[in-house]
Amino acid sequence: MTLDDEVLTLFDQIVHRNPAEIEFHQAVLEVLTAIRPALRRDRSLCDAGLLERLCEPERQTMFRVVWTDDRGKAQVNRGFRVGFSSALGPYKGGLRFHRNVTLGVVKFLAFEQIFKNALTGLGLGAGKGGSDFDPAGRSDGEIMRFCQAFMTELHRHIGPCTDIPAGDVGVGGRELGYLFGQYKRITNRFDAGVLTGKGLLIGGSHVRPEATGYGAIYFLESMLEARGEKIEGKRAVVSGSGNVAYYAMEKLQQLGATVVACSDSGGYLHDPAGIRLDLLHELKFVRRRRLSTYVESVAGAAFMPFEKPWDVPCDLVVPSATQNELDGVGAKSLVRNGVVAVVEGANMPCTPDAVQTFRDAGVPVAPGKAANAGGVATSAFEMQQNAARDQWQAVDVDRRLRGTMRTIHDTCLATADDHDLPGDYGAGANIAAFHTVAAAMNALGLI
Ligand code: NDP
Ligand code: 2IT
Repeated sequence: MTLDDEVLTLFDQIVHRNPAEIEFHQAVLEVLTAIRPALRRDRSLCDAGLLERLCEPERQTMFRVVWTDDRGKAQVNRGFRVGFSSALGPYKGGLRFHRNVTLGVVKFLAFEQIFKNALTGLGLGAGKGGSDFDPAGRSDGEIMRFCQAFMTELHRHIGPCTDIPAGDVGVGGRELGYLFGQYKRITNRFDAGVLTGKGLLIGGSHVRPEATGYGAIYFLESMLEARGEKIEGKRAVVSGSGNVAYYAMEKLQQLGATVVACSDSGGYLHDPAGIRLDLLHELKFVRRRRLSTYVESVAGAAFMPFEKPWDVPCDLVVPSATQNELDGVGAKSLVRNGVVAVVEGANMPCTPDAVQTFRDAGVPVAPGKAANAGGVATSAFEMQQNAARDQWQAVDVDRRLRGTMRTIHDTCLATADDHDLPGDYGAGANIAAFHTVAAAMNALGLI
């Protein structure tokens, strides 16, 4: 059997075994396709069922979450935690609370996390979890009761050397505080290392809230530098307006770019003068209002309901909301308008069609598993601080974050070069990460 046949047969088996999990299929196919040059060079990487083992989660947990809403009505949701790989360390990855969360979504995210975490070089296995709980419009009390009910089951499956959850869509500092509070209550232990992304008073790290967005822009800085360009003076479009998007916008502005658009699930905001981040912060994080309310305070800004921001002319685009938000049509529009670099702040925001469109146009794309690794890397720094009962200064965390992103960037580029795919960050990221995980799996024997 040729290598391509072997890979396709494996992919068919995975689709058959995991029916209807389309995001998971997409993530697996992307990796299996990208690592072919490495497999071609060393066929022994397919031995001992390594690829089959890599694509099968070590453990998957699903559970019922029952909580009471403000009217006293019992609500039932589904909770998930997938431990995909512990070859490099304990399972590590976020929790997502969103109405679209299914087992397939959690598996795609946990699978991506294997490669992302390997790229950090910080000894992290990979997991992901969450719930189909929809936080939109829920009161603070409802959020707290949901988090407590969720942790009442989850606590059995996690621990500082076993599995360390963090935030993701719908889960930020507030939710992690409630989750940690319940873990502490049930276990009778202030075991800070069991969760990352905590507030500063309860064992959190400086710069963890900023880390994913800042890290993505540090990656972009290196990308542009490699092409003799810089961020200063460029126009940027960032999708989303949550944790990752907000801090990506902040770093872009600090480095001299103008961010002209961002979005939420209701549409996009266009402010040609540059998004006012102080106002955005107040609206989104303090008052928890919709993005559309921004235009009530800024003349010259417009909100486009139900639209995505890909028709707004820009040099840089940082999709930072959700998977498959940027398709081939959006990519063509961005290319037509002269985009010079794409950085995935979110996990898998570009469809395969979009990636191909950028590739054909010679526009470099930084894949999420490399570009957004600053979040989980800083989670690893939080774990280091927790283990030492220490708290580092913000400048020190930021310096480590920046250094980590530069190393990941250089690794991707060098690995792509080494496989005769210069500038192909996707190939570089997948191949470099795959080599690391494969070596650890082989060292551990059949696991
Ligand atoms: P947040 O919940 O803070 O923000 C999510 C943003 O994306 C909101 O603006 C939200 O709009 C929008 N959004 C979410 N789902 C959809 C959807 N289905 N369609 C359209 N818009 C949507 O999440 P984060 O910023 O933390 O996460 C964003 C992305 O970054 C995700 O892909 C996540 O996996 C990834 N990521 C996050 C990391 C972290 O540390 N938080 C680390 C690495 C990656 P609305 O409010 O209207 O729902
Ligand atoms: O997708 C991700 O990398 C995250 N949501 C952060 C994971 C973490 O453990 O910090």
